Amino acid sequence: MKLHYSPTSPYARKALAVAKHHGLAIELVASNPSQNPAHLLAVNPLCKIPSLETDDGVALNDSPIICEYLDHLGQGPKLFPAPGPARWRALALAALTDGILDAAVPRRGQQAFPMDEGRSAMVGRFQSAMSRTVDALEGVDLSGPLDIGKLGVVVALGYLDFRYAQEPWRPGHPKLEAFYAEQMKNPIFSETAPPPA
Ligand SMILES: N[C@@H](CCC(=O)N[C@@H](CS)C(=O)NCC(=O)O)C(=O)O
Repeated sequence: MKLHYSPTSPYARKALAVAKHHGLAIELVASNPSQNPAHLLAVNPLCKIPSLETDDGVALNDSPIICEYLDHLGQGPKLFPAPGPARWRALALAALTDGILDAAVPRRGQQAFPMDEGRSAMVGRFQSAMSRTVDALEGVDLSGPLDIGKLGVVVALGYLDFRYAQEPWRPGHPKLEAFYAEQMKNPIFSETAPPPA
């Protein structure tokens, strides 16, 4: 199995954390999508990371699918609950936390360009989506065993620390702060944290 990834990609971090949770061995291929590397384009025409090449020769693109595939392979406690209320709760939380990334990652990409009216409106929408969603997470019950939703919470908050340290998320979110501090003791998170910014 080969994972095209970057140590700064939060989507790739989710896949790395799931692989570590199950002790799965994966060959890592460092990829910078903005350079359109041929090895990434060969498996993902969208030129995004993460992309997982399975041992069966299937290319899995999009972190939710990659995480579910790795969880299906793993022998550790499952991160994707079986169909039922726990599964829908975990997937709903995972989608919300992916949504934070889907706003935070492209918002950052806008910084390289002059801030015209259209761009400023778009950045404002991204920023509001991020802060509203962090507020919503404070009200979510994060007790119980780790699942793909809670894993997403850790990765999203870690990305905010990494790229948006000037907009600290901890003030006003004591439950999230305690949850995050506790989870960061788990090597699947401490060993996949992005490098110092
Ligand atoms: N929905 C995708 C998003 C992946 C994504 O946007 N990855 C970023 C890196 S953090 C990327 O490859 N960006 C390159 C681009 O959008 O051209 C997932 O969950 O894997």
